[in-house]
Amino acid sequence: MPKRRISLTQYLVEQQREHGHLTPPLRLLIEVVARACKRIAISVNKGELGDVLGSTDQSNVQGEIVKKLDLIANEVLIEANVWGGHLAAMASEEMDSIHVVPDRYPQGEYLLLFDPLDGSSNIDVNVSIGTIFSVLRKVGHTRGVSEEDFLQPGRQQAAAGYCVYGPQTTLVLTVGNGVAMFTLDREQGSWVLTQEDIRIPEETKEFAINMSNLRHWAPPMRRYIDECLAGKEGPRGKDFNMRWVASMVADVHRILSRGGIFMYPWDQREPDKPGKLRLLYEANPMAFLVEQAGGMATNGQRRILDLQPTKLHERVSVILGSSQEVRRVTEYHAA
Ligand code: P6P
Repeated sequence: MPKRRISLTQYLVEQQREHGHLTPPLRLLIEVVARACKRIAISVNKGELGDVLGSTDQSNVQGEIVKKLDLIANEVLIEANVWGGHLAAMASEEMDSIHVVPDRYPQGEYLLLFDPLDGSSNIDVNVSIGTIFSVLRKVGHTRGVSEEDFLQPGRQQAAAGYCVYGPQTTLVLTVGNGVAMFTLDREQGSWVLTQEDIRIPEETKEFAINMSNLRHWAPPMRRYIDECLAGKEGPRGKDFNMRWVASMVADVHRILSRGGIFMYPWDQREPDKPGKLRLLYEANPMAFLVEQAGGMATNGQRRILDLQPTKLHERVSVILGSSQEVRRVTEYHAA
């Protein structure tokens, strides 16, 4: 059947009609975030022609040097969302603490979390990067909002998505009823539905991991990768391919598009850290999308969406993608 080319707005109105949990404020939130991503894409696409490349003289709560585009993307998302009355507060990889909607604006029931520009090490070399976002409902009806309101398991998310700034500018979204993909039509300046009901194949021959960390991994991860590398002659009886973009958004987008398994596991370099990636605004939204597309997402032991966060910027091991492979890696960790 020919693909229907409808706008993001029409898709959201249809979702609202079919699934009551997509409330008008949540629909507004998603449209505002999608518009902010269009604005970020304009800055990203300027490259050398705009004063957007390179680093600032700041480092963030993660201890990473902040790139100029990190700050631009963060400010665009804050400014776009602060006035609408749909949010109580926002949290960002680039901000130590939450950003509460100021009293001059009405406060809403939703909480927005984001990594404004994921994959920053790729910005200056023109490799795909992206924006990741997650939406929670503010539980409890006490006035005011605090960091504790954000510490909800990922299964509580009302919506999640990302925008990948690559050869195409593509928005991928779930509101809990499957995964849809929208491509930016630059002539109209609008998001056009290009795929819906995305499904991740259960099997794959493609893994994504930073192989330079191999000597630091725990034995179950070493076992899994060694078996993949052994190929047809090894215990898996098939050859594998490897991809690593070092932008989670790009790697996850490939997996949603054709299958695969993405891993950023614990390693012994910083044994107190469970992993590199952040639970609330990287792992949780990606895990929601992957599960909605029929895949799996664990931290090696448990379903990522069931993890109870204790800190806003806490990190987690991430193994996600084609269910057969994620199940195998998780079983190796349980052995
Ligand atoms: P490494 C980007 O900085 C990021 O947070 C993810 O997008 C990406 O998957 C990972 O880190 C890359 O890490 O250690 O390979 O540079």
